[in-house]
Amino acid sequence: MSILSPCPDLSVHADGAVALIRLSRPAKRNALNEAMVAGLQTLVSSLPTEIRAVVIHGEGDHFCAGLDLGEVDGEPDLAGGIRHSLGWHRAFQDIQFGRLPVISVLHGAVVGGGFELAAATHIRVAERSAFFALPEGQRGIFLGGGGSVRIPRLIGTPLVQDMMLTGRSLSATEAKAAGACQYLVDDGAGLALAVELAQKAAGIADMTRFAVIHALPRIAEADPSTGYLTEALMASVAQTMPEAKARVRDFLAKKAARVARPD
Ligand code: 1HE
Repeated sequence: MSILSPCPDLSVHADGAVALIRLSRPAKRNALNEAMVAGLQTLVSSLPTEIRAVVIHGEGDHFCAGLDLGEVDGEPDLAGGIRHSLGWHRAFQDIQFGRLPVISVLHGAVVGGGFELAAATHIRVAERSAFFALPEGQRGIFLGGGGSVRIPRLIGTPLVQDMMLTGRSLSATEAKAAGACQYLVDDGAGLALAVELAQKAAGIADMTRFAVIHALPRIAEADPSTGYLTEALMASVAQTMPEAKARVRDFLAKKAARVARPD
C-alpha cells in the first residue's frame, strides 16, 4: 500500500497495518514549519482504513527542534499568533484524539514544539540520546502547541516551570523517571520497538481502541462520579460488540494467549 505525503518534509510508508511517518527535515533538525504541522494533521486524519496504528519518528540526529523559529522572525502580529497556535492545537488534537494509536520514537533533541508533538502521541519510546527541553523560556515566547496542557499532565507543573524558567534539559533517564516517556531503549533500537508496539496496538478491538483513545483520558480528568458513570457506559458498549464476545469465548476455549509475565 502506498500513501502519498502531503508535504515534502514528511515522508510516509506503510508496514502492514502500521503507517510510519518520518519528519524529514534533518538540515533544520526537523524544526516544524506550518506545512509540516498541517501535513501531520492531514496524514493522521486521512490514512487508509487498513492502517490501524501510526509511528512518528525523525530523520537525522534529532527527533525535532520544535517550532521553525524562522516563522516567528517577523513583525509581531497578535491575531496571526493566535491563529498559528490554534493550527498546532487542531493538528495535535487530531493526533491525540484521532482514529489511531500513535507512537513516537524520540532521539536527540525533543524540544519545544517537538516535545509538544511527542506529548500528543499515546506512547513515547525514547532512545538514550534523547534530551528534553522547553527553550520557549529562553526565546521569550511560550508553549503554543498544547504543551502547557499536556506536558504538566505527564511530568508535573513544577518540573515544567523549572525547565521553562531555567532552560534545564532532561536526559532520557531523567525524562523516563519523570513520566515523559513510557520506554527507554538503546540508541538505534527505538524504531523497531515502536513498530512492535504499534503492531500490538493495531490488533486491539475497534471499540476498545476507541475507548482507550477517546474515553480514558476524559474519564481520568472528569470528576469521579462522572468518570464512574462514563466508564460503566463505555464498558457496556465495548462488551456488547461481537468482537468482544468472540475474544472472550476464545479465551475460555483456551484459544487466546494468556497474560504474559514481564520479561
Ligand atoms: C532551526 C531550529 C529551529 C535548528 N527553527 N531553525 N526551538 C529551539 O529553540 C531549539 C533551537 N535549536 C537548537 O537548540 C539546536 O539546533 C539543536 C539542539 C536542536 C540541535 O543542535 P545542532 O548543533 O545539531 O544544530 P544547529 O547547528 O543548531 O542547527 C542546524 C540548523 O538547523 C541551523 O540552520 P543553518 O541554516 O545554520 O544550518 C539552525 O538554525 C537550524 N535550526 N533548530 C529554525 N527550531 C507552537 S509553539 C512551539 C514553540 C517552540 O517550539 S520554541 C522552541 C524552538
